[in-house]
Amino acid sequence: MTSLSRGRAATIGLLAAGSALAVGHLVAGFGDPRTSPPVAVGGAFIDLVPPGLKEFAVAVFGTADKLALIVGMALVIAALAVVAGLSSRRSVLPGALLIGAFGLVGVVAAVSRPEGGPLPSLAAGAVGVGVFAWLHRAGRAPVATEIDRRRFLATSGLVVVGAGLAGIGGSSLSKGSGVTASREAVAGRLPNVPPPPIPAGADFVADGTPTFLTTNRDFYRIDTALVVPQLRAENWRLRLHGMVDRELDLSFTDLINRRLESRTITLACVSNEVGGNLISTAHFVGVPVRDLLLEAGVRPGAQQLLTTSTDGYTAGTPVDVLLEPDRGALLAFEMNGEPLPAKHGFPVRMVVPGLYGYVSATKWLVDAEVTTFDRRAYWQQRGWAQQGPIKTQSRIDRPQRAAQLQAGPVTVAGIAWAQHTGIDAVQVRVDGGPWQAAELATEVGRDTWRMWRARLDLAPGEHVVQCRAVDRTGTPQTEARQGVVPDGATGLHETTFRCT
Ligand SMILES: Nc1nc2c(c(=O)[nH]1)N[C@H]1C(S)=C(S)[C@@H](COP(=O)(O)O)O[C@H]1N2
Ligand SMILES: [Mo]
Repeated sequence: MTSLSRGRAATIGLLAAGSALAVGHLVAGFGDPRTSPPVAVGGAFIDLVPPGLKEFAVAVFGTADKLALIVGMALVIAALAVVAGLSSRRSVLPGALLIGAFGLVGVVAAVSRPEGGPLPSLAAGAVGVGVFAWLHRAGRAPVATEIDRRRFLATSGLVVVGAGLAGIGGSSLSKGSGVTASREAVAGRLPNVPPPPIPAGADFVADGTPTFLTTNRDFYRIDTALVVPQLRAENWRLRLHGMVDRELDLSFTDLINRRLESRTITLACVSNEVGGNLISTAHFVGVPVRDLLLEAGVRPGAQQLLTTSTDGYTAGTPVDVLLEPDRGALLAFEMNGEPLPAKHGFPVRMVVPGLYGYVSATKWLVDAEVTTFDRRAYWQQRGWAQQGPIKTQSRIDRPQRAAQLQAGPVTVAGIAWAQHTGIDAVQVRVDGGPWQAAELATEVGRDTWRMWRARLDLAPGEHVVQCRAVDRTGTPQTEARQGVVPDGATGLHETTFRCT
């Protein structure tokens, strides 16, 4: 018996793994794209990440980190595939077993996820083992001749082409899920609910603040979904049930034909570090959650509305907050004049002014259950606080850290927020000196951020500027530093720069 060269062995492992993934992707494409093996494994991984570690939590919450997870998984898969190949230089068995085991990991991950669907992983495992055995045979001729070399190349070539076709087929099937068409159809029949006007002077863009409204494209995105869930409005239904007198069961048409409200709301993420950018503002149109709760009749003893996304994510929102007459919580279907973008929860999500997204802003909403706090939602199961009111905060947008400026008059500008309470003042402090009042931009509402700027006269040298928001009750934001876990970061934002 000859043994395979290292290069060949590694190639066989990689090709078998690649074919397995491609076929898994293809099979998933016929059903739910989220059952594609690496997506299922990645999803299960996100669910399993241990709570507590702040960095880890941010990684799970964060968007750029999704790419990191995908790249990381690709590297791990490639490394394991090479190991499978190298362990099989003599006998086909060890590598084939290893590849089969990956398939099994996919199956286990898939059944642990709400979308289920072990089939793609089963198919991937079977194809991976088959291709591995086939290439192994082709690669292991008794004597290494030119003919044998060609046969191995030809077999490998076939595998590459087959896997490529399967992969492309899978991708095009997954794209055809109809959400784009559904959004376009919805756009044509959304009732016209004009947004509240944004007064002039609501931002200080020329001085470095963000625009008052964030475009849908720039709106921050945070969720645990590795692949954006694909829900069509035509198929959408929402059941409002649990501790209620009358269950409601609504279609998308039922929803948009109810009494609607348009509101401008600044959404913020509990994982926003001091000075971070996980905060954005948009117009939302939707049905007041309060109307639905009143119609259903909330029973005594009810504590939270547990909302569930199509991908199994859950959030628990206090019922008494949702029932406040002027809270303005919405089941929203429109964002900045368009149907919700797929990434922001199409067709329907919840938004609640004044609460962090993790306790209120469920996207791809499919179920709403009135219940008690004993039922713990996704992030509560992972150590985050039950209640998530947004904390009063402020941020300096300009000058940026380490900027080099001319000494003399310098404009500092930024944002402040205390959703559902409102901002009454922002103060700035230079080099630990006294607090001085900043100029506030025109107020749009208490549920949105408020821009500010201050003109300072600075001598040459290094300077530290800090800012502090004061809310409508007259309470300044706390200076106590706290990380994002378990209920949102606090502390003063500061920027250090140099004047010459
Ligand atoms: N289905 C689903 N909805 C979700 C989440 C999620 O992971 N899955 N994350 C929540 C969190 S933590 C935040 S901050 C907001 C962010 O909404 P956005 O991505 O539209 O900005 O969505 C909330 N809704
Ligand atoms: Mo969040």
